[in-house]
Amino acid sequence: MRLFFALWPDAATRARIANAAVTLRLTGEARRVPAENYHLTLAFVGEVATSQLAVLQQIGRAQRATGCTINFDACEHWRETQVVVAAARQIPAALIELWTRLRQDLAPHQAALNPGHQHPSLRAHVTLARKVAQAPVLQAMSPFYWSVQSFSLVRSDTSGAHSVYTVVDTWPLLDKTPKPKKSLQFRCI
Ligand code: 2AM
Repeated sequence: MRLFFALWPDAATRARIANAAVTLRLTGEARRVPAENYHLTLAFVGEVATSQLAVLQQIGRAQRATGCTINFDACEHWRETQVVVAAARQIPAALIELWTRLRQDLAPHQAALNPGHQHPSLRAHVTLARKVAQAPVLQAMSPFYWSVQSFSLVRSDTSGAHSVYTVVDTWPLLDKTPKPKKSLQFRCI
């Protein structure tokens, strides 16, 4: 099976992403990503044997990054991958930490999981359209935010016209602001 770690949006976030994609004017072969497929890839793992799933779940379970809010403020055409994306110009430190730790934890297994695979650098983005060969005229995107409280391991089935994604497992991220410890209260008598 083909797997990747990703941020998976809740319904409200998915609606905000879809709203940002509304202004896209595409031509030719270009295809919009269906709203149910929106995600932010953290680490692409690739084809793995079912027996490796437990290793990946253990890596997911071991993460200790905090949640964060990502502000998506740019719509860009990336010529090399022929995609249009909603991108975040500022990447929260907590997201960098999660991304870095995931790659570090995957590295010892990567040769066995997906030989020869190289992780690209972190460009926090949600792909809105694929097969966009010609740079479209991009309108200014209305910025939207994504409040991130968890991340997922996702399975990708690429045999059909559109990829079908299935969330295999999800782990919570830590609270952004730790609750203050309860102090002991003494009453004077
Ligand atoms: P994307 O995140 O830029 O859209 C599942 O296939 C996701 O992993 C896709 O969303 C895709 O790009 C990303 N992806 C696919 N193949 C990849 C590869 N070989 N290396 C890195 N990322 C890949």
